[in-house]
Amino acid sequence: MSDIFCSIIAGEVPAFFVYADDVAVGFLDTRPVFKGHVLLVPREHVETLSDLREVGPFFERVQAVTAAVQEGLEADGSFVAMNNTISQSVPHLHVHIVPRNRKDGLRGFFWPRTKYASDEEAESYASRIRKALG
Ligand code: DGP
Repeated sequence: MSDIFCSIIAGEVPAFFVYADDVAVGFLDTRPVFKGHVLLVPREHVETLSDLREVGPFFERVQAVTAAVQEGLEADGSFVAMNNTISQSVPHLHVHIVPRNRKDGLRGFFWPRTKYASDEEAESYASRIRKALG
């Protein structure tokens, strides 16, 4: 399996790199939500979060790069997110690390929000997830 992020990792497609080790590679998104928006990807070709084997080491890099984005860009905070299958335009797991600032104009990010009709409905969703977790 190969994709555009595998080609970036292999050095076949140029990118503005911010991080690289044996676990993860980070580079600027070509269509940033805000300037400094980083994509952090596993070096190994992995498609979705469920496919990721070494979860801890990868998310240690997510944590470190997020801190660096905030510190290096003097951002107030960040938005860290991942599309899994739906809205995932590249079939190589990628975490978006977006610098955020107060009053930066981003409202609600990608999604409209909904409400639970009742506490019972909320509890039914919570219990289905708890059941799936065992
Ligand atoms: P998503 O919508 O979660 O699949 O985000 C994929 C992101 O990948 C999107 O924000 C644009 C970015 N992207 C797509 N192709 C390239 C590329 O060739 N280079 C870089 N640096 N980013 C890319």
